[in-house]
Amino acid sequence: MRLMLPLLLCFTALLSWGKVQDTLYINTGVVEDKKRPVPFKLFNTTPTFDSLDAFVQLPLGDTLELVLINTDTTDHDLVLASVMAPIAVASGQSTTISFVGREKGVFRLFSAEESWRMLGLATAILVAAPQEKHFIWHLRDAEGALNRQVQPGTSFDPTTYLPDYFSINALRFPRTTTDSLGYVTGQVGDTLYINIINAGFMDHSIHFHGYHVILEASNYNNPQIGWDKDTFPVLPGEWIRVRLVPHQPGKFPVHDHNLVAVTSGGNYPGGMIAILDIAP
Ligand SMILES: [Cu+2]
Repeated sequence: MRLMLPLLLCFTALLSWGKVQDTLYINTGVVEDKKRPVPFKLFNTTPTFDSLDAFVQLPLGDTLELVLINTDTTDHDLVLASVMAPIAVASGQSTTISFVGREKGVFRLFSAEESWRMLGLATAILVAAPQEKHFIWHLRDAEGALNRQVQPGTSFDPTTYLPDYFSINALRFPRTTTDSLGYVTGQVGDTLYINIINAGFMDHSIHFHGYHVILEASNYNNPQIGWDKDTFPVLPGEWIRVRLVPHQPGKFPVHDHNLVAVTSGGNYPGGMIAILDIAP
């Protein structure tokens, strides 16, 4: 009996500990650019299309039960990066998956079909220790005219690609400043983690103003891990976690060094610009 009670307590703790439930909707919709509609397929938190990415945040060690609901008129096959077999979500149906946050990092969830990745269908599961302060920059590039033509089975042609639409978490600057996961806030001396994910089709060379960051981790075999940098490339499909410990207060921009990516509708500044807002 002396042994039984602690054992029983342990068992009950295990049963109730660390379950996270979340729901993502696969929605289709349009965003206006240069007075023309640009179609996208995005993961949102409600069945209404919204040009703001929804991500899943999972405390390290917890188990996620994720309901995926497809409001689109086509079936979707999804890949949860190198973790499990393709996930099928039929049109108008839902699928529930289970995922254990065994290690810290970003696990990309995206369409198995190139055509739907061209329309942006990707998100990510962020696994982190609860006390850590994490941000996400989910980068996309797109060509508006091409998005209007994408059909099931369309494949990406790098030789004719002329992207003119650039976003972070599906928002374009200055709207990137309205999103709490993308707008980086903190204080001098804080440890801040920024997870940069390239869901696009071109390299994005990210330039930090005001600070250097340590490149901590990547899902690719990135030779710059461990380096202290203010500019570095993020390749298509890559996730890089950087650590920022601000040494000075201020408001600084971070942007793609490829200057076409810092426009919205052809106007500068726009597109792929994030802000670091550091208090003294
Ligand atoms: Cu710069």
